[in-house]
Amino acid sequence: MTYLDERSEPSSASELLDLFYATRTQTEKLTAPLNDEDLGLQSMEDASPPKWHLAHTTWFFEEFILKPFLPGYQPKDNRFAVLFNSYYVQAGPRHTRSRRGLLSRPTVTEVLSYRAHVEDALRDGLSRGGFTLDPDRLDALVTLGCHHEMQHQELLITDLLHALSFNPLLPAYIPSQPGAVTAIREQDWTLHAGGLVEIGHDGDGFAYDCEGPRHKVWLEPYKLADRLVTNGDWIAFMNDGGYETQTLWLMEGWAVREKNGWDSPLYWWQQDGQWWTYTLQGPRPVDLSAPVVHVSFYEADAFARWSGRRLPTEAEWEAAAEATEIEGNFLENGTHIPQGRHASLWGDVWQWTSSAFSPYPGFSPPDGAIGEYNGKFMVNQMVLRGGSCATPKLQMRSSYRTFFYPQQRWQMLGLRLAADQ
Ligand code: AVJ
Ligand code: FE
Repeated sequence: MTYLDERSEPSSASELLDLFYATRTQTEKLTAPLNDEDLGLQSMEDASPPKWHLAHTTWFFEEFILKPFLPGYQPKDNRFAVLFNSYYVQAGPRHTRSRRGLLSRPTVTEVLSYRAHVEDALRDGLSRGGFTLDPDRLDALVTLGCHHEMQHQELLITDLLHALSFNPLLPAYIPSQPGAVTAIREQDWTLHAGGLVEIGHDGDGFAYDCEGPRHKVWLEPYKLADRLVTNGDWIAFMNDGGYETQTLWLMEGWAVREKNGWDSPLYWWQQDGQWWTYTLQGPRPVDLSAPVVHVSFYEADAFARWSGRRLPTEAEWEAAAEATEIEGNFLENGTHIPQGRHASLWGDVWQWTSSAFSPYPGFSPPDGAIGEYNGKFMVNQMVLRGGSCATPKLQMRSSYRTFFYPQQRWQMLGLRLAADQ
């Protein structure tokens, strides 16, 4: 069941408000270590300033719930509709994405009072039963708004890392914690019989539209690595000329590598014969036992070929993960860096798959602007699975599909190998 399905189970009003306030508070907690200058930084078109994330997640509740369904709702400022609409064509005009960092007005204080304005209206509307839509649909929309904001918590963290990385002071967002004590562990394999399996959301609890319908998939027997690819593995690839060996690369990947001069993951540099990396805990020597992060699909694919293995398909990953406990290094741990201390299939870094982000059989997005949420992005992007140290744990499900373009690196992106049996 997806977020606009009438059959989804409504939660009680107080449960819904708990989720709402927990989500809103967590977002503001993430921005607490930042000053007003940090809050306005935008380093590239793909990334947004923290202040914009604070406002856009608020706009989402206003645009999709308060304006259409709460009679008498007065927007705080009608001009915010344009400034904080991200990509919803059916919701009207939008401020240019690459210029979000030029919005010195509204100020941080004004954005925070916009947040409070929308929160008060939502709470008030819920408590007096003032909304004009069915309670279960209202519930589904508020829940979607909360999950949307959780997605933006992750983007806020990764966008911040990108923005701060351009400052030669290499600022630490949070104090540095001791490095991982994990021993370097050989990669082992778990065997999976494959056969006729089902993947996709099964209708219990929240999911995005693109996670369904649940459907059958045929899998040949396969095996999955029991750990993520580590920095140590990656350095072996680099030392073996992985970045210089064209035959390991997809043609398009090689062209992107050439154009950008890639010779290591994003945020890496060499100093005194050692690899260093910039993290939200400041600069650190690359930890050989930690999962590699900030590699593109093209790099992950070349690494897999160099290893004599391959990336898993999203169906292989989901079939293996479905029955396992969601346990791993997620946003709530507060480390903001991958560590590789968990033996599970989950967390630390998103895992590139060889699957294109395409509609499942029978998929159709909901009508209206909300249908633009995922469906219109179903071309030229690859699916990643498993969540990362920047993903709120509450976001994770075995059916969860995130997606990025194959050349993107600034998210917490890594890989786990697969192979045929
Ligand atoms: C699923 C992470 C690719 O970054 O646009 C945020 C998440 N969707 N607001 C994105 C999202 C709408 C989405 N990703
Ligand atoms: Fe968004």
